[in-house]
Amino acid sequence: MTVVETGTAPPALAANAAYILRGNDIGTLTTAAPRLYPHLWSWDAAFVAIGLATVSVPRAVAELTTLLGAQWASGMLPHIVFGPDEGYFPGPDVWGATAPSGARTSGICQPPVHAIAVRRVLDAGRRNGGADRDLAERFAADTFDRWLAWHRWLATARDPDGRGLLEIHHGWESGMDNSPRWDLAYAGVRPGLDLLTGRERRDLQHVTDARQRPTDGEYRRYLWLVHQMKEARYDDVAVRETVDFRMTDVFMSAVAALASDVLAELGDEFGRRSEADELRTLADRFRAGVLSTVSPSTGLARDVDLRTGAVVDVPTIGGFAPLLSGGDAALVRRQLDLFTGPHWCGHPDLRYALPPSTAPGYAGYSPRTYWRGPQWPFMNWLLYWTLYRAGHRDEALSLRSEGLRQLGDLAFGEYYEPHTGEALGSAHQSWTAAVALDWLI
Ligand code: 9WN
Repeated sequence: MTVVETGTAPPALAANAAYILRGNDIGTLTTAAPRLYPHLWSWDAAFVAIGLATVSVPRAVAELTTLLGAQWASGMLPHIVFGPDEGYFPGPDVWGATAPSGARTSGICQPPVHAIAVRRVLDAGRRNGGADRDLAERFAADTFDRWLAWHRWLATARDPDGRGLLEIHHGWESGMDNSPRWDLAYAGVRPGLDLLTGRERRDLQHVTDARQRPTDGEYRRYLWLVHQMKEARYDDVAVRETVDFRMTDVFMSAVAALASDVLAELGDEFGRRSEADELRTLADRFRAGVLSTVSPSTGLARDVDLRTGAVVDVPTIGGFAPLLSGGDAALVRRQLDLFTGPHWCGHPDLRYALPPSTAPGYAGYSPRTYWRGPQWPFMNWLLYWTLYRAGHRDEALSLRSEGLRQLGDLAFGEYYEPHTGEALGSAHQSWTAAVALDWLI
C-alpha cells in the first residue's frame, strides 16, 4: 500500500474524507463547508456528488436531486440553494429569489460541471450493480432533460450571439470570485449605494486572517451587482442591459464544452440521438470560442470585457481553459508544457507540483489570498479528470499523486498556500473531501 508523504495511509485519508462529508450533510444537502458556507453551492454539489458516489450512490443522487429541485423555469441552475442556516451573508433576504419549487436561491449561476457528476454517479452505480445500478440509470435517464435545459439556457441567455463564449455578470458566477481575471471589470463597477456598511460580513469570522478573503471594497462591488440584478428582477435580457459587469468567461465556456460532450455521451446511451447531436454542436461552438481567445504570445486563453472590448491578459488558472475543452492538439501540448513547467506546477518554490490559481511570477500574485494565488484541490481534480480522459495520463496522474500528498494533512482545506502547504479558508470543505474520495476509491 502506498503511503502519502505526510504519513497518512490512503484508508485513513478516505475514512476522514467520508467523515467530513457525513458531518456536512444536513439531510437534503451537503453544505459546501460547515460554517463558512452553510448551504448548497451549484458546482460544489457536483464535486460533492462525485465523492459521495464512492460511498453511497443514493446519497449522491439525492445531492443532485436537491440542486435540480431548485432549477429555475428558464433552465438556470442557481449558484446557491439556501438551507435553513442564517449564517451566510449575503443570504436569501438579500437575493430575494425563489425557484418554482419554492426553494430559496441566489439569482446567478456557476460553471456547468454537473454532467461530469451524472457520469461519475452512473459509473459508480454500474460498478456496484443491483439497486445502485438501477437507481443511477433511472436518475441519469429521468433527469437528462433537466441538464439539457441547463445547457440550453447557457447557450441562449449567456451566449445570445453564438460566439461560443459564455458571458457572466458577477465574479461569483465564475467560481473564481476575486481572481485577477476580474480586476479590470471590477474597476469599472462603481457602487451607487454602500450596501456593506451596517451589514455583517460573516465570512471573516471563519478564516484565520482577513487576507485570505476578498476586501470590503470588493464586497461592496459584489453587493452592488446583486442589487442591480435584483432590480432587473433577474430577467436575462434586462440584466444584460443594466448590469455593470459583463465579461466573457473563457474557463466557464471550456467547462460548457467539456460538459456538453459528456452529456452528449449520456444522450447516446439513452437513445436521445438528436439531443446528443445538439449537445455536440454546442460543445464544438464553445470549444471554438475558447480557442479564439488564445494569446499567440503567452499561449493562454483570455476573458473579454464586453462593455469596453478590453482583453484581459493576466496569467491565471483560467488561461488553461483549452486543457478542458481541447480541439487543438498543438496548443494543448504547448499548454501542458507551460502548465508543468517552472512558471506553474513546476515552479521551484512550490511545496506540491499543483497549479496555483494565479502564476507565482505575476505582480498581483498573493499566495494566501483566495483566487489570487492559492491552490484549490477541486480544481486539481477537474484538471486531473479531464486530462486523463483526453489521454494525457502522466500529467493527470501527477496531479492525483501531488493532490493526495497535499491532502495528507487531513485539514481538507478550501485552498492551500502553495509554498508552505498550509490549509487556508474554511476547514472541512466538502468538495475537498469529495475529490480525495474519488482519487482514493
Ligand atoms: C461565493 C462555495 C463557494 C465556491 C466558489 C468560491 C466561494 C462564495 C463566497 O465559495 O464563493 O459564491 O462566499 O466566497 O469562490 O468557487 O463555489 O465553496
